[in-house]
Amino acid sequence: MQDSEIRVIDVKERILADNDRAAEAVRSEMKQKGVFLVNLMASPGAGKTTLLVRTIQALKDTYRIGVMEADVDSDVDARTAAEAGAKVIQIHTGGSCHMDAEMTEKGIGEMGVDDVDIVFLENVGNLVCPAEFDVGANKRVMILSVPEGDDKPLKYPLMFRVSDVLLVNKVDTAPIFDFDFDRLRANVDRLHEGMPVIPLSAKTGEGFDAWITWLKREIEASRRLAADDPATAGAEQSGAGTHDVSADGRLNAAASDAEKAEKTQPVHSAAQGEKVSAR
Ligand SMILES: Nc1nc2c(ncn2[C@@H]2O[C@H](COP(=O)(O)OP(=O)(O)O)[C@@H](O)[C@H]2O)c(=O)[nH]1
Ligand SMILES: [Mg+2]
Repeated sequence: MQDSEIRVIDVKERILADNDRAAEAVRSEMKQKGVFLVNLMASPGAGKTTLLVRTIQALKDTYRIGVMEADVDSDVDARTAAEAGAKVIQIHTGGSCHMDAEMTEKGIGEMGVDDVDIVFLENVGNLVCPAEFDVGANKRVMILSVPEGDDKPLKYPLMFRVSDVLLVNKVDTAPIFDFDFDRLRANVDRLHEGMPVIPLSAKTGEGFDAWITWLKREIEASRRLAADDPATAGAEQSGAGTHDVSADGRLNAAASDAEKAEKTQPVHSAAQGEKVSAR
């Protein structure tokens, strides 16, 4: 057989191209529905669930929150997020080390997003595969924890390139680890110049306001864009454009009483064990 007769297909390229199309479909659906989707990525143990719980507590009086917990197995994180007051669904990836757009679409469909304003996807814990797969989120949020070290941008560059913000968690442990924040900043800038880096502790709450401010600003900016877009201006967006964010990112209480009431409806809790198997 001559070389010219051998068909070579780049399977990975095709998978990623298919995924990108599916991700655009998710993004467009979320925009239509006025839902802000956050893809939360980090190593196992970096503090994704702990950060999520504190974030839910900080936002739940303002927004209705959904959480998709992706794990190879188990539903421990889903139970924790449900107890914090979010509508939750557990997704088992069936061994896969990341979520892709199709699994995300399935999770969204099973959970139902008509009664939520924000959905957090806690991705499978690792710094490699989740970086490759766009799930259709508005923002990709990466957590690096102090004990993991300041050299991680050198080892996992793609994750730092694709993320929109870097949260450096567990700053309360900084005295016991020789984590150099300047070295981290320099390593990050080589890959993604100017990416916001927010040091915080999901345990003590130190630095948390800066994260919540960043997030609220992004949510409100996305709502304003959707409101200005003729394709989505009429879409159902509870509270869209009704919250005004001041320069420091705090919400000004511009919501009507009816809207406030709508937002404080009891959330559906999937602690009863709602699950979807993504594969
Ligand atoms: N000291 C400290 N521990 C934390 C912090 N955030 C999370 N942890 C702990 O780190 C461990 C893993 O946290 P978890 O939220 O389950 O991480 P996940 O696997 O990324 O979801 C738990 O023992 C948490 O209590 C933090 O800011 N400081
Ligand atoms: Mg977790």
